[in-house]
Amino acid sequence: MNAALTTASKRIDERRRALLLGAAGASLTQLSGCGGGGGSSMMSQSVSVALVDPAASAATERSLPIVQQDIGLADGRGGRQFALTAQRGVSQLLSGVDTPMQGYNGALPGPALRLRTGERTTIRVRNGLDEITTVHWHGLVLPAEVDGGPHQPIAPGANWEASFTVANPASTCWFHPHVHGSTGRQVVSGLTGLLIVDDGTVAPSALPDTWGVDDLVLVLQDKRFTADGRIDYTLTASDQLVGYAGNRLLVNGMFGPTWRAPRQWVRLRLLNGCNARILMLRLSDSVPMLQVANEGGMLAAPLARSAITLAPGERAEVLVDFGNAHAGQVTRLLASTAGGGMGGGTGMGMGMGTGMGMGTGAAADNEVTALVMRIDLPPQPGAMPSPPTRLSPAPAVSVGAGATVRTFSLDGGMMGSPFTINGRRFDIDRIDLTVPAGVVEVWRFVNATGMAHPMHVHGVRMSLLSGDGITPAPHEQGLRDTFVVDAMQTISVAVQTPLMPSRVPLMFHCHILEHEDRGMMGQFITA
Ligand SMILES: [Cu+2]
Repeated sequence: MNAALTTASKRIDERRRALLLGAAGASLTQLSGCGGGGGSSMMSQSVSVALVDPAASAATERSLPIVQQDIGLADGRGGRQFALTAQRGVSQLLSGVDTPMQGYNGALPGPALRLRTGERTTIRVRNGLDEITTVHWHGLVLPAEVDGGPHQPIAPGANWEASFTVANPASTCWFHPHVHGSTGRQVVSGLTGLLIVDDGTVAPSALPDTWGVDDLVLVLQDKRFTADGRIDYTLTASDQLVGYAGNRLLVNGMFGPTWRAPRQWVRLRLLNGCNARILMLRLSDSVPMLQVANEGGMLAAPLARSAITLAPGERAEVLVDFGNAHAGQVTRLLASTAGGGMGGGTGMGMGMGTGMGMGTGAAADNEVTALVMRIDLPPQPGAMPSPPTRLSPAPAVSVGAGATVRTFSLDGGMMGSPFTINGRRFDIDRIDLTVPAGVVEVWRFVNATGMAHPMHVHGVRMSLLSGDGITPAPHEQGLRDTFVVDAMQTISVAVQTPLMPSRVPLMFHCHILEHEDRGMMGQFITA
């Protein structure tokens, strides 16, 4: 049946989708609950746990935690060093509740490491947990030996060091554990940090860059809590099938925070750090966002967006103009689940969606306030007077004639069975693919399942290609490390393979972490 599905058309009817998503009672119930005529045209996401709106509770106002910036230490030889410890801690994720968590340097989220393109960088990691962990540098193009995937485990109490030269352009990347089978749980426990890459192509005054003042990281993560305030990672039948969904969306590790914003242009660096929930984000009162970067780096030019959809692992940077706000004006960052639970799955995924998130999708059901922004601070000296009209994007990966084409079938998920790639579950002892070093290939991801899968490839440079009825929208172009393949959709990417041969495997996988943990992952080496 899978083989037949692989070649099936990109669109399927609802009944077939129900069959594909199958069967596990919980999700079938959800399916029938919202599959018929919700009218949403967004991605076919299956997470349907409703988010709680913090505005509904009478909790006292709490200030948004600002992610700690870490510029590292000069090593005296022209390089830069950082130190991270994965450790237990306690954090007030909910108002007045001490929640045990695990965090980098004890914080949730952990620090934002400022990396510089071309600079020799060493990150020392100590595992202060009582379980094995790894630290994967999501989005960084670096050698497999220091990628931090399942092949670089750090035992409890042990140290590990990643030393590499930063090769990425200016971008917002992040880091998180990648232990096979435990990634979802460790991320939900709080292990998340940021990597901010500067490359010198953006003049300091060209974009807001005063950390925590007009240049703000917003880490969005949903979690569930037990009655006594602990993070609840008990996987329901639905979670096992469609991924973990919490009912509270935290911003920088806090439920329902308020940020005091300056009356000027500000820059928001948005990260969807959820395990499975595809988020649609917009601002209240239809305040526009000017997108300047996707997760791979700068766009060619700023792009006006009324809403932005981010799948787990994806990032976007936007500029927002508070220059004309009246004192005390409140603008809210609103979040909803793309597709509003079970999407209609019209096959409009990324790509066709210049207008994605606009129109009908924008006011999806169960939209909550993620962050209150109260504009009551004066503008900064040297505030950006107006946004740039052009940006300096890194060149996309282009593919020549005769390039090798590889096909990855996203399949499984029948009757509650795990999702797979090319029919196989991950096996750490099996190399799925050997690629030549330093070439550009075409990798086609054919989604034969009834739900969207955000795919992530480690250690390569990658750009979306047109084809299969898809033309990447401007915000989908440039370099990418994570991209959504919607239900029954095919997405092709140009992949520049690692420049150096290595027998250490790199991963390709679904970034719904419960899919990854259950085996929707493969690995390749470079010859
Ligand atoms: Cu998946």
